[in-house]
Amino acid sequence: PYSEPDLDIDVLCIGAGFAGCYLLHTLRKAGFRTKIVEAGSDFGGVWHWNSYPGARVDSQWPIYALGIPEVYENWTWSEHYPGHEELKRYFQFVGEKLDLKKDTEFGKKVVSAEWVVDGSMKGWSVKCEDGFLIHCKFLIAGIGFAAKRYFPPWPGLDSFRGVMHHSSFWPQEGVDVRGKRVAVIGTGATGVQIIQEWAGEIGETGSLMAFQRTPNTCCPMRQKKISKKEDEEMKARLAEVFKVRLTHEAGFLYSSREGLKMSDHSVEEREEFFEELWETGGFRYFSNSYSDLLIDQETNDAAYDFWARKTRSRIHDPRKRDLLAPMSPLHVFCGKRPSLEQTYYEEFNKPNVDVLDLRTNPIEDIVPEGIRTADGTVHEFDVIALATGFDSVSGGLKDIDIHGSKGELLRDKWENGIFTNLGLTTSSFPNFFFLYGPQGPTAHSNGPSCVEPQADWILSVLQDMREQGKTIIDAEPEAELEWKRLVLEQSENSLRRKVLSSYNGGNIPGKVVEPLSYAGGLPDYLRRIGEVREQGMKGYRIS
Ligand code: NA7
Repeated sequence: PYSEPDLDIDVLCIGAGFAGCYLLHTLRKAGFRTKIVEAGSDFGGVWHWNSYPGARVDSQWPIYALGIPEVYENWTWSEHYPGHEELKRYFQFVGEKLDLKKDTEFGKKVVSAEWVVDGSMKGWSVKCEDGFLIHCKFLIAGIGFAAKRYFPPWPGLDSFRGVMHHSSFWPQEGVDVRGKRVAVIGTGATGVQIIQEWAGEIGETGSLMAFQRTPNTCCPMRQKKISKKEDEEMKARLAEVFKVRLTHEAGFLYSSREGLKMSDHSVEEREEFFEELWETGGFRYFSNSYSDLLIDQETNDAAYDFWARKTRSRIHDPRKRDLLAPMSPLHVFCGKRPSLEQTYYEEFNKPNVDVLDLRTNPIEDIVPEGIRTADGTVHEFDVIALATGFDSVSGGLKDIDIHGSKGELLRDKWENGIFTNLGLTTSSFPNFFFLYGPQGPTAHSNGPSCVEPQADWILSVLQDMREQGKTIIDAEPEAELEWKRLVLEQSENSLRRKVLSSYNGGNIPGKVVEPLSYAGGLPDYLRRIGEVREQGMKGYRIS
């Protein structure tokens, strides 16, 4: 009953981002017949698609990269926070250096996967949109946490006469906005980058309106070029640096200050402490700060207060100032992910760059001329950027028709909440793994820092199984109840619980609100998955 596949292999990886590239390289070296299928036309994953104006990574050099010597010894980054063009070039380099192309099928979007045990076939039957069929023993999803874009259900989305794109599907050739009337809806990490870029690109004759529901709490990026000398010094230390990143809670080269609470400091010391972090830039202001920043409301409020003072002083117009950086926080500081910016707040000092408050005047619908708000006004535009985010972490996996051993669809299994073992597998979906996915360190960690040890873990499991002549691995349902309990417990004390956000599915209407990622920190997570292997794969049935 099963048609002849186009490919019959050991391991199929979905996605050619950091996860897919690393997996293909390591699994192939270990002798597994491995292939990648990728919807896009090149390597890069989210960076293949991220072509929106100003797209830039905000994990700082050098750790947002693969820890594979052939790659890092031969690649030179130009700045601390590289832009999307450089990231695209990096991934092309990775593809060439590791000779990945010969085992990658581009332009293949996976739409379904079915676990089949039938005669000689025991594995996954995976189908792509164009009918391409793959049979594999093991299936690994490396689709990232932003595989499913989110469009708010505004009527008339298709009726706009001008140019409109979601940020994650921006045309690679770009959109010329010089002298145009442009709108950006959403002020998350993406919206901030587009606004910052477009405020310059439109010139003096264009105009920009930011449609803001919740103000971001952006921190200074402090972008820097990397000199030849810096690069050489770093290259000499990189092997060590890539190990060190695994010892920090978010996979960076620093953590929050263990044992240091705000109450340990006098008011003057606190001010100095905040100032130093602020000046250093990047995520440090909140990720290298007091250990109780996300636990103690008073500490959290103080961090917001410092942020608001710094930021408000940069915005001249009192109305814009109150909208972009209100005196009192609208939610817990860091409850939503703060973005990094370079000139974001100054851009609003231009007379042709403005912000509209969607809290008091929400979007009613999209009309041919532009955007109609609740007060009846039609705001006319030539170009609209939808920076409205993603059905993060779990949305992409639920979008594929994945049928497990009981015939059940993954999206149905997870309808009332996510169940995984170790944030890597889910019961009744044998020989199926996912990286940087639900209930792993995902949204709380630097991508490559999370993906590589997860992939190493999978590799060891597959090698052990091969040695022992075993072919099927499935998580035990009891183990995933236990993992879920732990995931909930790790988030229990966090002030983040108070905020509806992409950390907990609260950004998508109707999505179950629950912690989507493991909040216990990367080292703790790695220790736990390591222990499972040491204890003979406790929580798994292997046959
Ligand atoms: P985010 O961070 O989820 O931001 C989405 C933005 O869109 C955010 O400002 C939302 O406002 C806004 N939004 C979403 N729905 C609506 C509706 N219905 N009306 C008005 N505004 C809306 O996505 P990004 O793409 O910026 O960033 C994604 C990740 O990429 C980020 O976490 C980084 O890891 C990199 P809200 O805050 O919900 O009020």
